[in-house]
Amino acid sequence: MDLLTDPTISHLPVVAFEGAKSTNPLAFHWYDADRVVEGQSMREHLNFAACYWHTMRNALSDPFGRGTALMPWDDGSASLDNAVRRAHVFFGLLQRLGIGAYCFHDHDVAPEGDSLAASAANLTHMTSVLSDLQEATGISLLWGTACLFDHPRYAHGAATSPDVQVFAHAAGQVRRALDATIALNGRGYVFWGGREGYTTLVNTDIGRERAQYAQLLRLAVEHGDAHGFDGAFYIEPKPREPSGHQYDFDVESTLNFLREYSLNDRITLNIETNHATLAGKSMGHELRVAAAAGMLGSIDANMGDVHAGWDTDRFPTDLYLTTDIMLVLLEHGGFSNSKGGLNFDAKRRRESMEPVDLLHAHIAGMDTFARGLLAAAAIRADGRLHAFVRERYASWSDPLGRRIMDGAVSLVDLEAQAATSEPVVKSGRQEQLEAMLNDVMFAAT
Ligand code: XUL
Ligand code: CO
Repeated sequence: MDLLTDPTISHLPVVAFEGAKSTNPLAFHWYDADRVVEGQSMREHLNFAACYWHTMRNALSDPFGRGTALMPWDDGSASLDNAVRRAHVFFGLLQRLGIGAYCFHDHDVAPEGDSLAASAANLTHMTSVLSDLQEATGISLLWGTACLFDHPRYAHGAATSPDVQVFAHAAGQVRRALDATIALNGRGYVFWGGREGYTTLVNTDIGRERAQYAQLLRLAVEHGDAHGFDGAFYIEPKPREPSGHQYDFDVESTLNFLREYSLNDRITLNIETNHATLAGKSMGHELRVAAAAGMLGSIDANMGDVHAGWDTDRFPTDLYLTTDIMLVLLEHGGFSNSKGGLNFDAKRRRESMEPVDLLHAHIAGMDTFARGLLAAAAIRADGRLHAFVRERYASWSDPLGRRIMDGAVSLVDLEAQAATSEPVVKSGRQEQLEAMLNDVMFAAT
């Protein structure tokens, strides 16, 4: 591996797989990229990506205190030189971790200029820098996006702003971010609502705002088609924060929105664990609803804190969570469009401020997903869970079940049928199944 060597990270090691008995914290204990599980390597199953915004641009501030992150490569300026150095460090970190892809926001990789044109020129410059880095390392772009929530002009929303000039700015920014994504062979482009929602209903026309949002999405799809984009478009559901309510609230409401505006054949979902938590849903619920609709596009892999009402974006270290995610993916045969990946949209805790913590955090997430993959594969190989679920619905394969689903019987027919027999209600065996899953999971990993 030809490591990118910014002197400020040259002391950080290449992270290798050492196995479960290793006590080296800077080694993988479970993620063995070439290990084959259900006919595919771990690398292929997991398709890891790192995000630019948290990894390189998050100083780890919170509402009560300034940033703590030590970033010796970053001089704090908004210069292009600084942006280029950061990009080199980012790719150097990804190389050390063996992470094959990344995601970015336009303004995180390229400084905002004084005008749309100046910002666009900076992004063009950084696109060629990123392109060179991709070429040198083999690391690819999972998806790009535009930051439509930071600038004060987007205070009332971007596509959903009451001011049409703001919509025009957002559209211009999306155009440039999409062009950058296309130039970098991105496998996807994400829309994240952010401020596409409202803070108060007193001054808000919901019907109009949702239609405006759909129109920006339509324009992006048209632009992508006209400029050779063969990646996937995604919406990333999140119920709130920063706005009081976002129109892409959760998977079900986002599917409804896409269907209402006939965008569901062009845009699928990028589903984030912490956003599911904020919507009062489990990640397993959100993924299964999307998978059932053929809309499981990609995943922002992190986790929240059920005791906190905000987006904590922790690195995913919960084995039950990653096992469930990987179970859905194995059962669904991967992502619906085979373009998605597991993007660590995750940040270190404010207390984990040293550069080496960037390695520890990603290692933790990667090992936890590798164990989740092994555990999910073991649950499938064991077969008892699936046999139970199959048996639970078996009566629907009887002639009566088939005729109901074929629309061949009426309520009157069914009442006559019901008069001939009383159902024997059986146990759902939840506790037995949960204990059995514990046995299988922990024996496997
Ligand atoms: C915001 C969020 C974003 C999106 C990209 O909550 O998750 O990082 O993933 O804009
Ligand atoms: Co996200």
